[in-house]
Amino acid sequence: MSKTDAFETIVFNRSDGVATITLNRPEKLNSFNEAMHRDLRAAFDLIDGDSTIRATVITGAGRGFCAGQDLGDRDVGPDAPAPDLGQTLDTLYNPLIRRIRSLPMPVIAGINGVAAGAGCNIAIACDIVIAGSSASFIQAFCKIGLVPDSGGTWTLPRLIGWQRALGLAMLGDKVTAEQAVEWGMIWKMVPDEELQEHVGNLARHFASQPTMGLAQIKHAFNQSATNTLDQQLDLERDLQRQLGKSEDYREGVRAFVEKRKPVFKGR
Ligand code: LHQ
Repeated sequence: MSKTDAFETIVFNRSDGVATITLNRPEKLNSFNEAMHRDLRAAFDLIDGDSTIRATVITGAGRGFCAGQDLGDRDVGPDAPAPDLGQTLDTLYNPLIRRIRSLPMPVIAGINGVAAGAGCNIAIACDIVIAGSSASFIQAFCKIGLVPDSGGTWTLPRLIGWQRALGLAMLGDKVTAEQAVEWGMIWKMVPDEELQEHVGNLARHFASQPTMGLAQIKHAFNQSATNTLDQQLDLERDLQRQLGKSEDYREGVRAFVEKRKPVFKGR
């Protein structure tokens, strides 16, 4: 069964256990205004409330994935009061990044074109990033006097190393999809015309897998960023103890022994 909810700035579809969020302001390269933050929040609420959803995709309509904050959304005239961008991050971008990182299922980013500013860092906050061959990634913040936000100063050096991350953050150079794969910034590049099919297949695969286990893999990796090895060993013990009691663990082992394909229920 497929169900599509049309919001003002995104298209939200649910089918085959997969939720797909398509950023949909193509004439502005899907840059973020407040309505788009509101619509995304509503979409994530629907995902949270729908136990049949076991994988999420975020992609963009048109020729861009997302060009970050809509720069036309704020009055920066000489007489306008200085905006509080900290509040924008506190109320809009940071909750979005936290939501993606803590969603208890794989989140795939399907990068269909340029991902700039916060758009780039929202992309790399997702669990698996797949880009079309013409996609690109730009830490555009330095060009307007800002720092990479949406977790970029945390995620980028962890993905590609200090020097490359700092270079990109300070220069704002465009990274091609090919370079992004080479540097380990993203998982894979596929031909543009195959992107949505590839992403859909992967999402449907994830939706048939042990969802709790996948969610806890994600949690363990999140925690490993700040844990010591000892803390991480304890965490792995606790997660394994919990997952060992799941239906999917039993099913996985039983299917292996019986030489058949497992049927996982995400429990
Ligand atoms: C846009 C945008 C855009 C509006 C393209 N806004 N219209 C958080 C907290 C609060 C505030 C500050 O920011 C943040 C986080 C951030 O994300 S800061 C970084 C914001 N993003 C940028 O600085 C990127 C700005 N865009 C670009 O540099 C270029 O558009 C890129 C490199 C993304 C694409 O270049 P092109 O392929 O040459 O396309 P284009 O520049 O011609 O853009 C196409 C249209 O989209 C154009 O409109 P028009 O009416 O002239 O056709 C642009 O004005 C519009 N657009 N990005 N962020």
